[in-house]
Amino acid sequence: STIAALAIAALTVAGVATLLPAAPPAEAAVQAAGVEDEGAGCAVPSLPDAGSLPSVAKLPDPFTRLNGTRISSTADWPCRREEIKRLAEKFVYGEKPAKPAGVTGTVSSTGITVNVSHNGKSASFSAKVELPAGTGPFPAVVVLGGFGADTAAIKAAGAAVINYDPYAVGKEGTPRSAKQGAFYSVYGSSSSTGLLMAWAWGVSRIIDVIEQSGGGILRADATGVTGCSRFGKGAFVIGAFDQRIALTMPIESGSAGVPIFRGIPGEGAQSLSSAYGEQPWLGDAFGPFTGSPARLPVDTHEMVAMVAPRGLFIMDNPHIANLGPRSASVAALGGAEVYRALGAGADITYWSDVQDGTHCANRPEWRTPLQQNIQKFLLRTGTAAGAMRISSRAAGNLAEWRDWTTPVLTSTPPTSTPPSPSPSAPSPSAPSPS
Ligand code: MCU
Repeated sequence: STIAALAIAALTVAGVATLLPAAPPAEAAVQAAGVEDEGAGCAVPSLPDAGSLPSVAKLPDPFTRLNGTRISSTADWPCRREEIKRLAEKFVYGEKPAKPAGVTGTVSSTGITVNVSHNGKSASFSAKVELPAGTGPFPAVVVLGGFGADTAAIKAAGAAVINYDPYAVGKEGTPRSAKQGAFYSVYGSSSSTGLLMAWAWGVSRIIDVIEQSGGGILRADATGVTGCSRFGKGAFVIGAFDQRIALTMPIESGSAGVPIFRGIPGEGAQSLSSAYGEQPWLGDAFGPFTGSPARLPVDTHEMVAMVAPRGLFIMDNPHIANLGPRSASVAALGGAEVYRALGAGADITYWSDVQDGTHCANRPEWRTPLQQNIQKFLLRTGTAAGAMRISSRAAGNLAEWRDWTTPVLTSTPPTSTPPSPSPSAPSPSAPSPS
């Protein structure tokens, strides 16, 4: 009978559920995934065309899929994340190619070399390494550009510093039609991918080389990234687009970095057209949106969410309106809702409560949280909870920017959850056997 069939189906579902691995332990939330893109195998529906996007004043709902349904389980997140990734590539940064066929290189106590070949093209770049005191293998923080990051505090906490020159991979000062650097040597000088994503690709290849090195000097599973200003924009994108990065720490990133593109009116942030035109940081496809960011189907709170549940420590400066610190706080608060839904609310910190107004200054306020984040996400010896330390000088209000709520996500896949007992009435959504 139908009832017997349903009962057997329910038993089967329940039986399967018991065979599935238990929910991961809480500390698993602080582990980086072992792959660059864990959602690479997800089936993503076709993305909207740039010309058909509606104008939506508020921030897109990070929990609603392209097909209009909302996610209900933490297990739904990797594939929803993949949708966000594809939207961000198509409309904001340009595509990040997957690991090329040929990646070789070396890791020593003083430097890393990277050689890449793909479709008959090749390129090389290198980075200097500074080890901390003690015995390795060490975790490492990739430092972009060499200013603004407290490298002494990083090493004192027990992590190596990898001094990465982003310009070797994506040069500034070129027109969009003739981009230069290792990325563009391989993928073509007219690639529509912007510099931030080229820089991200370069750091991913450094991690490939660390993985292939066998981990005797640097640990491939404990990489962080940081940088200030334009290199804060870079650090943000690098961490969002490689899930092997365990700790992402953008500093004073400004427009094209953490601040929501929709932007708080009147804040005085660098305009999108200025940032887009100053350097080819963003992808060429962003051009049509500089005057109409409300048409973007994705915003930076979702790049914050792409980092979840990995460590994220956003540092910002409330004294310089040009950096858009209020708009950055809204991005952090919006993305933090995804952290919270994933049970990782303590793994994100946004900190703009600082005294010195100098851009990219070495700030005493950040030393302790910087070291706590390194201990928690790279050394994995610490457990300090993250926090929202938003300066009252530059505090945005997420409530004004969203019309969505944060779901309570179950922690097992919906397909393996047995129907909940319903003593009074049969479930209205019970599937009918076909
Ligand atoms: C905040 O980052 C940038 C800013 O977007 C640019 O307009 C300005 O020229 O440079 C800043 C920066 O990188 O400062 C070091």
